[in-house]
Amino acid sequence: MARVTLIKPPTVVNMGSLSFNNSVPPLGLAYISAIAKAAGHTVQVIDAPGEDIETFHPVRDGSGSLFAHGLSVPEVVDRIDPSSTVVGITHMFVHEWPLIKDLIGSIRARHPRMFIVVGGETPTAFWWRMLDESPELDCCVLGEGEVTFEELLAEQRQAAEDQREEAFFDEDDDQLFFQGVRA
Ligand code: B12
Repeated sequence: MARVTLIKPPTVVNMGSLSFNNSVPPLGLAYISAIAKAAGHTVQVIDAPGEDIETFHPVRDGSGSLFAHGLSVPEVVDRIDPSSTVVGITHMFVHEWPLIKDLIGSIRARHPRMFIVVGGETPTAFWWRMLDESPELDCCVLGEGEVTFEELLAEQRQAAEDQREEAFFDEDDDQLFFQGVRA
């Protein structure tokens, strides 16, 4: 069975906005966690806002009212179980991409062999640009992720048993193939 770490990154909030909403529980990630556990995998969840709910960090290049709610990126990386082979990150809002790109880079720097996958609303629309801008990102799951993620973990387990290096995607001249949206 695979060992999986699932991450809800810090929520980027604009506290000066009239439509300001604070973090809410990451429902999509909870579904993904449930199917991974039901399939027998070992799951660690790091909920950055939930695990440090009183803390707001100013965003690196923010305009003044942008804050990242919860654990900082280094604190999230510190909590990742080093025995995990797969890291799944949920990514709902497109304005969080700069922070999530930093998170992916920091995870890759600490854990060069972990397979990093991002799912959620943003990769569903924006996967091509994310893969282009973040060479450390291995895979985007598009649309509802339950079935795809379970298949991906099964493939990871099989690859480990076969002692294969590449588990999840077809690779040709370093170009990833888009494999379509699950209906
Ligand atoms: C509920 C909701 C909210 C809630 C809560 C959001 C939250 N943090 O959970 C509230 C009211 C807070 C909210 C606020 C905002 N929202 Co809103 N919201 C939604 C809504 C209606 C549903 C999201 C949801 O809970 N879906 C149900 C869960 C179960 O699905 P899911 O998270 O997508 O997860 C599934 C897949 O995505 C995938 N998946 C997800 N994570 C992962 C991870 C892995 C590893 C894998 C494999 C798969 C995977 O599998 C999951 C299960 O199938 C969507 C529209 C929609 N119909 O989806 C808009 C939507 C997400 N919101 C949107 C926007 C723009 C906003 C605001 C910026 C509005 C504003 N101007 O203030 C704010 C931002 C809040 C902030 N951070 O400051 C846009 C985001 C566009 C984008 N990508 O940037 C959406 C898409 C609506 C739209 N079409 O415009 N929102």
